[in-house]
Amino acid sequence: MKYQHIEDSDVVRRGHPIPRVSRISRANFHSEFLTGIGRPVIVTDAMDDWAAKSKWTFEFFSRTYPSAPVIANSPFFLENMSGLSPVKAQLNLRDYVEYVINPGTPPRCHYMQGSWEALQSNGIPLYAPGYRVFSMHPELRSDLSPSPYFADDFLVRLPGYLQQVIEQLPSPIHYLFFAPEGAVAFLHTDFWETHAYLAQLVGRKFCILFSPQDAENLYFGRVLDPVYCDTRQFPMFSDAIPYCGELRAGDLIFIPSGWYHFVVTMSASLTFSYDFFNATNFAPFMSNLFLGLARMVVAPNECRNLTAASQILSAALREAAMVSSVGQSNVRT
Ligand SMILES: O=C(O)CCC(=O)C(=O)O
Ligand SMILES: [Fe+2]
Repeated sequence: MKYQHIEDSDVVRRGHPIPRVSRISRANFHSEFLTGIGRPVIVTDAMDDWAAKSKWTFEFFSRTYPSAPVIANSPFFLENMSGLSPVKAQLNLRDYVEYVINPGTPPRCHYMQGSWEALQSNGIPLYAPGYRVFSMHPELRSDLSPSPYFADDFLVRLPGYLQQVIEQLPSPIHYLFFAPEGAVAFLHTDFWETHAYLAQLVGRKFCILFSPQDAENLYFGRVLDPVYCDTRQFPMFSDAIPYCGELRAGDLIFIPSGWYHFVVTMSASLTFSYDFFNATNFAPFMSNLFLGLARMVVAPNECRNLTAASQILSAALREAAMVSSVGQSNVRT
């Protein structure tokens, strides 16, 4: 695997370790990790009361939802990455889980783009972006509580219809990643200035993060691979300050809003992830949401999932208008 010795790479050697904490109070989390540009941290007891921590295994998903549909890509979520030929495969969850456990064997799948040979030459395995676990399997919702115990989460304070709109966004906010060894999420920031966490249920991942203050040294996202970065093309990369940490089963990494992250899967892995917002990033999140909905009116063809979101929103607003007019007529009579 290309990143087997990631801990000996230049970028990791010059990196700062990401702190590991447990039993952190909201006040301490806020002052140490959330305020200002924030600071990444690994919380080691965040999932202690989740039933998912022991229940959600490869075996469980494969046995319970064998025919759930999955689309997996190489490279993961980058359509055009120079030097790699895009591969896109459609398979069912049981076959994907089998591949995740044993990525050296060709999966039973339908290639929508590319082939097994192209995949081998990429040297990067198939990786399914964001399996929408709660919309696929609502009965699993009670297996965990996404809101982190150490931080506020405003999603749950919003009216139900807005929560539904947000859960239907093209970029899912709650998602589950099944990843084979060697899977890579290249350097990126998450959408709409959300804070994120990755909660590691099974296997190991290695994470390299950079603060938003290093955006220029990262060429505003043009550096995709901090481990194999061409410093002739990107000389300022050497000035960027990496923060590194390994996620083991039971660990949750907090990635503050706007922080760049690069994640390599070190062994067959299952990760639950949540993109969230609170007082520190509520305004950019909501303005992006409403801009997205407004854009849908102007350019409906560009906004596939937003259409579903807007239908919920307009139905909810219609209902709210009816309730308030009923309320008013009650007052008048
Ligand atoms: O591979 C991972 O766990 C990282 C995924 C990620 O950062 C994302 O989907 O935004
Ligand atoms: Fe991300």
